[in-house]
Amino acid sequence: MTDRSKQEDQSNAATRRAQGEFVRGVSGHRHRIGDPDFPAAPGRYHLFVALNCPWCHRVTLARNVLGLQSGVSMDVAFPNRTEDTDPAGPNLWQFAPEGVASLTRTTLPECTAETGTGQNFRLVRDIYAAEGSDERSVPLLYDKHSNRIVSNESAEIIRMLDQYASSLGSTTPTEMRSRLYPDEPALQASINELNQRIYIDINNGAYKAGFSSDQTVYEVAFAAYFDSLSWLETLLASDDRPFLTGEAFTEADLRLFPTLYRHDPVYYLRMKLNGARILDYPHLWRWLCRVYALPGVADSSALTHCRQGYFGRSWNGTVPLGPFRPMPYPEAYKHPDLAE
Ligand SMILES: N[C@@H](CCC(=O)N[C@@H](CS)C(=O)NCC(=O)O)C(=O)O
Repeated sequence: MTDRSKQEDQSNAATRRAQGEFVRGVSGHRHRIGDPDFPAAPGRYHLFVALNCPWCHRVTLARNVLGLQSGVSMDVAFPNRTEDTDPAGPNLWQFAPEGVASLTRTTLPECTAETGTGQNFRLVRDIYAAEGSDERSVPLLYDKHSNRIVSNESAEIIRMLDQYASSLGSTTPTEMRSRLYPDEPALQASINELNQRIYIDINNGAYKAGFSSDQTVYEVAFAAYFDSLSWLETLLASDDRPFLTGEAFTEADLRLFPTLYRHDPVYYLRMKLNGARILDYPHLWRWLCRVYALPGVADSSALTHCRQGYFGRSWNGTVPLGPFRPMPYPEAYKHPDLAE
């Protein structure tokens, strides 16, 4: 049976898309580190990401909180895709460290050239095409040793990084590194349950609200998104637990974070999720600030890329500047008491 924490119902996807519903496709590359072809080793694997993409954000969070910055190398695409005038066509992820962001009027220091394949490809599409694939999405986990794509499914990439952190070259000593998906079956069951609801209603729910052109589809997604935020607010309030499953930060927290991080400054407007801000939910706000304060989290989160990337051609290329009250973002994430 399909794991609904990774992939939603694909039945009649073409018809549903034609009718205006946003239906996210299926990730086609699903090898695993630990398979005979892809043994875990430090320095062998590489990530291709765009920092505005929330699925990539999962992966950069996992890489940082697991101490894998030197064990797993990474390239960062420019937050805006190619334009209509691009010889390769529009809407493709590109490596463009020389690209100037309209928001800052500067290059973005995090953006890199493509260094993983040895080919210095300009487009993410070219990395797929080199092995005969016509996919084009990020994130991508790549094996520099065999020059093959390992996986383009973020949910599975973060599991691999967690499971093989030590042999991939984590610089965080094992006793100081908490597991994102620990071995205890009861904890795994509660992470799985949270993942499913968070994926369908919140992570992917934001896209269903913001990218569907059908009013009913939008309204259903809007209602489910805010129902699930209220449910999570109640869960955190019930016993004042610091993280979603209790005392420890786990994969469930990691998968919620990219969406809530984007909500007030980007999704409220861009995804038409203007029912409330995260700032309006005291427990969710404190949770957001608590996660933001964990080592590596602020470093793996790039709000300038998010703002720049979500307001491209479909928003005339101008990037909205707010909010500035009660605080600008991301500085507001350092102030958990704002929600009192
Ligand atoms: N299932 C994938 C979804 C990734 C995804 O949808 N990425 C978007 C960017 S946010 C993308 O690159 N889409 C392909 C495209 O727009 O060309 C995952 O979670 O890893």
